[in-house]
Amino acid sequence: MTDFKRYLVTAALPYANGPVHIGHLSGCYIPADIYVRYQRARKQDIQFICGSDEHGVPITIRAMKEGVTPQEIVDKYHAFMGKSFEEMGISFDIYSRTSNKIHHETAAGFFKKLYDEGLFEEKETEQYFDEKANTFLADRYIIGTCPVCGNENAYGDQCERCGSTLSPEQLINPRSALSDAVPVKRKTKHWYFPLQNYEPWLKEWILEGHKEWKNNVYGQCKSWLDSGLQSRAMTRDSNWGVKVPLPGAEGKVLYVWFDAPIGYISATKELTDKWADYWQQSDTKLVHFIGKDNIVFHCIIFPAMLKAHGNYVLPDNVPANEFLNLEGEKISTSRNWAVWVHEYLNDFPDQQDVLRYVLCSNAPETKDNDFTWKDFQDRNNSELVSIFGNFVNRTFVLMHKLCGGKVPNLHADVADKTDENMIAEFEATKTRVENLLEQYKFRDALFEVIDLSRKGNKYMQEKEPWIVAKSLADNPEKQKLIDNCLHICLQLTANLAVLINPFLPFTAKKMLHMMKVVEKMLDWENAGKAKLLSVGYSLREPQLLFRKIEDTEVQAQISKLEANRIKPASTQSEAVKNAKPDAKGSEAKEQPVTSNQKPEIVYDDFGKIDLKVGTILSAEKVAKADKLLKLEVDLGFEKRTIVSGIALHFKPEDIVGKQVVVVTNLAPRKMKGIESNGMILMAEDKAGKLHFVSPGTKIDEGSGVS
Ligand code: B3M
Ligand code: ZN
Repeated sequence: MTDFKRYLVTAALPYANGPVHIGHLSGCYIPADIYVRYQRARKQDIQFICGSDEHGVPITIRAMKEGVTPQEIVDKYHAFMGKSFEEMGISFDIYSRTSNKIHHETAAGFFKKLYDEGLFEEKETEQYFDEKANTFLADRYIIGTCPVCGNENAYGDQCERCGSTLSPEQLINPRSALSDAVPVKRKTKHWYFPLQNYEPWLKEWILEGHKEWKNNVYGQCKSWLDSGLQSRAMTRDSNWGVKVPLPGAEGKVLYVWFDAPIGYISATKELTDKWADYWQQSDTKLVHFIGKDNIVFHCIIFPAMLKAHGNYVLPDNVPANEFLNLEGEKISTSRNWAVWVHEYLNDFPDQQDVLRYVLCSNAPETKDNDFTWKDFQDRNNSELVSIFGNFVNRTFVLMHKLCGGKVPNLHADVADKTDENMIAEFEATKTRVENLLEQYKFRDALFEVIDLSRKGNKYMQEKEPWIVAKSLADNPEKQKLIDNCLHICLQLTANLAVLINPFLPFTAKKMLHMMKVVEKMLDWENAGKAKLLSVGYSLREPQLLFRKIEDTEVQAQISKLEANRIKPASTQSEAVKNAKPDAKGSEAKEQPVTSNQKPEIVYDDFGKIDLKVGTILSAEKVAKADKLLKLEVDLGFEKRTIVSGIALHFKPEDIVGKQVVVVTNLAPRKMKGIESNGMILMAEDKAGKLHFVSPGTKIDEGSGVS
């Protein structure tokens, strides 16, 4: 293993076309931040690089939809995203942007060097051109009929109905998503990077040299390499991006995936004069944190570019995460199915660490994972509050009550095996956490820290200093037992602060304040030590580290998600006009959908609707009506008959016992001779399937919904 002298850590440059959501955080920014904070605490020489990706189709599409210039889009979102990251404690050394001059120069210079060395192939091909909009059309801008399933709204690269991978040529009746015009073929010249030339080297470097990479990453690389690499165009016809630095290349820019990773280099240049040490000295450890859709670009294309250029270090690791889903569905910016970080911070002020905690303990490290508000609440209430927070709080309360607010002595004469074992755990935990962090196993590492606090609770429970205190009058010597217990619990608290700091930095700060110690104590070398706090030192009153999260708060979040969901479009041209940005994802994944939002109302309009939780007591089919079910619903204060048009979606026997939300003050209506007294709220998913809107947990019938 190489002995690294310095670290260079990058986190994927997000497209500056929408706000940050939890999928971004969990995919790469939180793990990267934990890693960097840990290495900083180890006093490593490290730089943490990120910035906005401001070029490419995602930006121009967004600009078109908002009816503004691409520059206006990136200015708006660059600032917005930077703020969210900062507020979440993501501690970049620089958050730069690819529209900077230094980036344009660096990327163009990089391209020019490869060009001058004859490393590109120049090719003229025919591509679709929209004469109305006067532009070449990237794959996602072309819509037509899928040759496989007949879907009339398939994209130039994929049919979303049957999942077939397509090329624009395969579409029947292609049309432009921009103008609806029938596109024509036009000749255009581009510069291609012959990836196949680097294939033998890539195989050796990754498949032989980096067997330690995560399975998901290694596996994806292997499958790309096994199926053979091909030349890839590194330029595009567009006016937005880094201009191709060649004579006669007007109207051509670098492909966004050519320039964006070079953004890591330009940002480092902007950050420090020593940038070349980080990028060009072989004893730098370069680590790219990304999401799984970026693997090929960071493991194959960018390294091949770096290799072709020469003089650059290659990534030592690319610990990519899989995807995070939300309440069982794919996070989607365009459908507004996401938890937005700025909204979270607004709804849960000063609760950054709770989100950091949940997103780390639930991170999609090896497979896609699901974020649910219920799980958020559970992890907060039963882990942060009841285990970690509870231990620290008890320790401080008891120390004030039984030890005069000072760090008590450790009396060797009465120390026993339990005490020794507890102390031994400090070092053992530190070693385990370190090993896990070095292997990018953040969830397990965090689990170890929580487990140490769990052991602290258990230790205190065994020692019961509050019971011992009752016999002090008879036997003052017993104070020694109390002292030992609280001495150890306080040293353990100090250890917890050091260990939790990379994960929950806001919490670690609060703990420092309570212990009246300076930030230096959080140096990693202090983890494992049993004498971090001096005997006799007086400490502050405890401050609650975490608060309980109530059912109502969780319910409000779930309702908000459902209420703000945007349904898919029926027609494409309308779709493109109305779509929300797709902040996430690779260039190819823009997925236009329409909004079905109704005109604005005032609160009083909403206030007129009486919504209550009910439980379905019975359900039966209505004769001669295939869509209707007759339901008996218990609303707590009364039972109602409600006729609901859901028979095609649910079997009567499957829905008995389900909790639902009922509009209870809707005027009665007769259907097939049955009087219906209310309406059941339903959510309809993308596929047109219905789902009950119901409280996350079982609650009392008749509970109000607002
Ligand atoms: N902007 C794609 C994404 O946001 C792209 C990453 C660039 S990293 C150099 O997922
Ligand atoms: Zn299809």
